[in-house]
Amino acid sequence: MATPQKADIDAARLWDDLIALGTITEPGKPYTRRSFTPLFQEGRDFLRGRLEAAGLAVRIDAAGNLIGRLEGSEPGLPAIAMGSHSDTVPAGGRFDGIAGVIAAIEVARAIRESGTLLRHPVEVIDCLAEEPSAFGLSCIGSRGMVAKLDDAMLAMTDADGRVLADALRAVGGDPERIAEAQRDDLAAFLELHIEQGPVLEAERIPIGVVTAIVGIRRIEIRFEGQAAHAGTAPMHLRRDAAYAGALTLARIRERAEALAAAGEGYFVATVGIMEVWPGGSNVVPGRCRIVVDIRSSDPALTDRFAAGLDADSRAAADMAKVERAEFAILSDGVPAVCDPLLRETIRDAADACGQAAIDIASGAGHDAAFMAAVCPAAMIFIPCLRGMSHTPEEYSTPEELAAGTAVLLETVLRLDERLD
Ligand code: HGY
Ligand code: MN
Ligand code: MN
Repeated sequence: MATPQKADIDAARLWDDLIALGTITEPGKPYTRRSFTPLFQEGRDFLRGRLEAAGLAVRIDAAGNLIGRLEGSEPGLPAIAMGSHSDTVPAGGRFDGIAGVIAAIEVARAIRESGTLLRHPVEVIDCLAEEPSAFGLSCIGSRGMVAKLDDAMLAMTDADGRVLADALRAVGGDPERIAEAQRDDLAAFLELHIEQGPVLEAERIPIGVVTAIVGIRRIEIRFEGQAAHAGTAPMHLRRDAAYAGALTLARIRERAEALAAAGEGYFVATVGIMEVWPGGSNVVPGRCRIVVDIRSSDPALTDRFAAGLDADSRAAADMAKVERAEFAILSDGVPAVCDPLLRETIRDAADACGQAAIDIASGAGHDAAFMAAVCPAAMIFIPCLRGMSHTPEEYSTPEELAAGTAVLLETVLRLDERLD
């Protein structure tokens, strides 16, 4: 066996892979590769090819995660896993999630090419559907790995009536054997990700060591009034569902600003989906649907806000003379604390790579927040242009991606020595 060389990443190959994956997008709406679509599958095929070319054993688990694995020298040791997600939001970026999957592949390649045989197995995981999917659920694959993908979720449907369980089968998952996706054999889960915020760029710091990840609760509210003619329906007789939605949205903003300013913990709330039917300029809307995205470092703040949202949306329905037809929790993830030993190892690795690093909290949700339920989990942030994300302008430089990937590699090598 050749003498092992020091494992080192190939920055050009890393960047080429990231750009290549970015070309797999809905034409005219870059960058869009929504989970469970043919484009997503094309992206998966690309990733599978890269994993197999790197000599990893590749499988799809029952929860639809794409997993590549390199065995270690000590059979039976738990695996050191790295990964993120390859699906995007509509008209999103080329880095959110994708950078973490591509970086993990490059780290596995570098280890294998160096001839280094680690003690622990190493896994690369592309977690299925981290972004809120057409079914309304996010982090589907990582929920499956931590036994939080239940029958009610598998029965969720999309706008066309497709059931999540069937969509899972279509990507190679197996809802009947979903329990087999649960992981109890991981020593660590590491996720490299763009910061999706402005701090690292503003501070000119290349590495963020994530301290904690917010919990996210998403609530769907439907109002039902009466569609009517915009010209002949007198104002005092209208039952305008969009009016109820607008009144609710205004209260959401007022109360979220107050909670965020109170300094009791990180808090934000957003309405990114507001639909009105039938959607004619000369029709008083008969129906309105909003989805509220609530995030906090403290579940008690989320609970307090949700109770207020319940009361406010009822009052808005009364004011608009409509019915509040639904108030449903679509998903509810708890905040996660990143593992102290992994964070210390990331800092040591950054130092060894000559990269400055700072602690930073994550206002974005991530698969690592779920993986923390079954193993020590931590994240490495890299800077992104003006903190932009979930938009085509999302960008990190080849140097920023390479620096983060080198730190990820060094962290894996050090954890292999430090962990049992
Ligand atoms: O929404 C989020 O925080 C993540 O980017 N999916
Ligand atoms: Mn995202
Ligand atoms: Mn992401």
